[in-house]
Amino acid sequence: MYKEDCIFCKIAQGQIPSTKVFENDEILAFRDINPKAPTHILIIPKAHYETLSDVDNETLLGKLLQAVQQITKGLEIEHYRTVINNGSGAGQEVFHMHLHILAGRKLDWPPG
Ligand code: DGP
Repeated sequence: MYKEDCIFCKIAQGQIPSTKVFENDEILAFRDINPKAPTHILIIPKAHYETLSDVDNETLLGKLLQAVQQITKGLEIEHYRTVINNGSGAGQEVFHMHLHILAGRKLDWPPG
């Protein structure tokens, strides 16, 4: 379930501190350490999956999007962008699957 040398597994287990905004048995959300917008939240499954392409649990995939809804409603964020970088060529740097929530500034479209 957890991977020894994975930074987000360590955050999920509480071994590395994070600013949590949501947590249940399967999912944790916390503030990004290097925010790209005034609000920048990461949502991770606690179980280790390297990329979105590796997540073989469709129930969990739905729960991750429900967490986006719950967090944004709770923070009264109406306009936001959800991003999943899948693979290094798409900008993924941490290989523990995660969703970004970005909000609080004008977000360009199409993205760079
Ligand atoms: P990505 O490029 O999609 O893999 O995004 C990884 C994000 O993770 C990046 O925006 C910075 C963030 N991040 C990396 N290490 C840590 C950490 O130790 N704590 C927190 N809160 N965020 C981290």
